[in-house]
Amino acid sequence: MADREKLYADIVQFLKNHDRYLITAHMNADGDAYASCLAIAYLLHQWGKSFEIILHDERKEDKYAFLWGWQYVQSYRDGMNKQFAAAVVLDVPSLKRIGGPSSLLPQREYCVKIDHHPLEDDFAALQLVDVQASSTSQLVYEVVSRSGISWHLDIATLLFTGIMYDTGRFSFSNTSARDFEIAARLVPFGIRPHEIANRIFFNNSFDSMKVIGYGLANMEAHLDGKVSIIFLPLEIMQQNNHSEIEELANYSVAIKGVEVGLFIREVKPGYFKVSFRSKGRVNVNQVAKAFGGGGHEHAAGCRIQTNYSELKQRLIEEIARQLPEVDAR
Ligand SMILES: [Mn+2]
Repeated sequence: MADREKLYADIVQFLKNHDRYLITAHMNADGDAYASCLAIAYLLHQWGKSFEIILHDERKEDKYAFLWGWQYVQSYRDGMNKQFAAAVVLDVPSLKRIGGPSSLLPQREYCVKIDHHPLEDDFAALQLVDVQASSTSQLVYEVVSRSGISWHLDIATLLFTGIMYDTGRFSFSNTSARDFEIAARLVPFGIRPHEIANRIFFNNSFDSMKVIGYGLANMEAHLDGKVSIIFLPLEIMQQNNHSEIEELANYSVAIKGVEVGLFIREVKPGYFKVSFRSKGRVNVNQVAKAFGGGGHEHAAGCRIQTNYSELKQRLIEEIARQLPEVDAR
């Protein structure tokens, strides 16, 4: 893959060529978004480059505070007016999903995109986009390992965390041999996988666990048990909308016979956020697209303004349209 090697080299060169970098990722940053941003920041820091990490989200997720460079993560504020010479955009396919920080991007030729979502907006001249990659952190590993910097526990922890997060602890359908190879190279720098897993997966607040319990207790089965729906109404979301409850998306499909799981929450009156999870036979990216969203084949999402019963009906109809194909296989 000579082309790929050239791309890695071009990205390393891009990171050396400029200064005053903006680093950003998708809104509602997750483990992979944070880790890949911080890993690029680590690289730039090693080379004495200045950078700012600006994410759309108002609130940072403290469970990632053990990661190197956490103090550099800033939240976007309306009207922010900063000039950057270059930008590295991670783990996000569209300007819309970047949110506020997209207004801070320099011209296309000064932007690099590293991502594993299906390509959407063309805002970066240099693009390392691979939908086969488990995570953006995996792609950032490929760049870092060709950068010439020496390995250290801090950077190893960042990349391991991002890969562990996006592969669901090396268990989702996106997990590949490459993830295990990379993990095997990173662990010897002193990583303790169980400690990272504890910090990012098993560190929930008591309140969040109660909300997860509410969601599970009120779960519904549809289409002969092939679709399950977990719904959190507004009054529950107002008590606790911590990202820990996002785990409900994964539980929605963790049921025998379920092909597609939906996790729906009402975030504002009449305004819903939907997460789709697939066992692998239904492409939920296509389902989410029908509602103006997107993501990956096995995990996607959308936001929609409507009423709940209509939303539920439309979602079930759209999935039913794709299910006969599954039955035929
Ligand atoms: Mn990702």
